[in-house]
Amino acid sequence: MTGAAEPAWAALGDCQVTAGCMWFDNSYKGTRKQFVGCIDDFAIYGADNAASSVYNRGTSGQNVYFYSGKNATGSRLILQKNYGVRMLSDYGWDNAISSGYFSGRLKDAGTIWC
Ligand SMILES: [Ca+2]
Repeated sequence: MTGAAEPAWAALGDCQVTAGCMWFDNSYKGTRKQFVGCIDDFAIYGADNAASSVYNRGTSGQNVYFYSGKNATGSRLILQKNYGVRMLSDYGWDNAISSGYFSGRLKDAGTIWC
């Protein structure tokens, strides 16, 4: 799947500007995890296969890439800047994300830098 989703309208105030964010529930609710740069394995943050909604609040203009496997493996979900997915289940991605990267950091996948 590429592109995706809908511009968000709602209050995303708990998602830090510059970050990629994920919530355990639909509609940007529930437990939130966020990252700037890259995360090879969300399990380390207690967030593996848990996200039900996501948002790219980055300010660099970079896409966010989420993967179904750790270390940027498996299927890929791409989010442009200022885009989110309110219900990942709509795309078959509910509770399926295991790693995440801003596009400029994809080259660091699987290294100590992520
Ligand atoms: Ca969930």
